[in-house]
Amino acid sequence: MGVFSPGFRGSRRDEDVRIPPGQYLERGFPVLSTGATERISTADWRFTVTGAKGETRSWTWDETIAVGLETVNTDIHCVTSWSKLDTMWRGVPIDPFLDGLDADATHVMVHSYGGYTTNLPLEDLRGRAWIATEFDGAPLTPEHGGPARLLVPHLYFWKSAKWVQGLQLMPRDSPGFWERNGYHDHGDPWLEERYSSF
Ligand SMILES: Nc1nc2c(c(=O)[nH]1)N[C@H]1C(S)=C(S)[C@@H](COP(=O)(O)O)O[C@H]1N2
Ligand SMILES: [Mo]
Repeated sequence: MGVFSPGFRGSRRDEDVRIPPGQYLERGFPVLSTGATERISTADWRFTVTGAKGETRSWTWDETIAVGLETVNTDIHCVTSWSKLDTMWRGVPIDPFLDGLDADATHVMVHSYGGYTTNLPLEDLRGRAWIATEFDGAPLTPEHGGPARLLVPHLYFWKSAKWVQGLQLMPRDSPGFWERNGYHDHGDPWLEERYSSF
């Protein structure tokens, strides 16, 4: 029997089962943006949530951070086929921003500075999404959506809107930017919900 490292084999198998079908392991961090990089100072940044009946609430940067940063260790998956394992983020959970504004809502349109949008069912945000402000121990760079982006790691990464500006709660589903342009409405990487059949 040849020499092998059980630890190395173990970690390879662990990586394999964490990479969804059709994805490859990426060790870098590619930048994917449809337009120019937005540059928003934390002094100007606001997070605005609009309820299904049109009522609005806004949070400044300091008010958002004061909600409480959590550490999020997670794998991420881009529909262009790369997956990155064990990424480390800091971010504020989204749930407190929905409280009191989610009556009659089933879906959310996420809006970004620069005009990017993406839609999600409310259940895919509750308990599973963050406003991320740090990556790998440093403030999130503008290329990756800093000062703050949405982080929804259980769905393909186009749902994780960079330069996030706010949420619009909706009484029914409605497609965002990529969803209008051929991407799947939902985007679960384990079900390979990549592209729409329409
Ligand atoms: N505002 C905005 N958010 C965005 C995008 C974009 O073009 N604009 N691209 C999406 C896509 S398709 C992906 S794969 C990820 C890429 O994030 P990254 O550039 O940090 O890797 O951001 C998503 N969020
Ligand atoms: Mo993407």
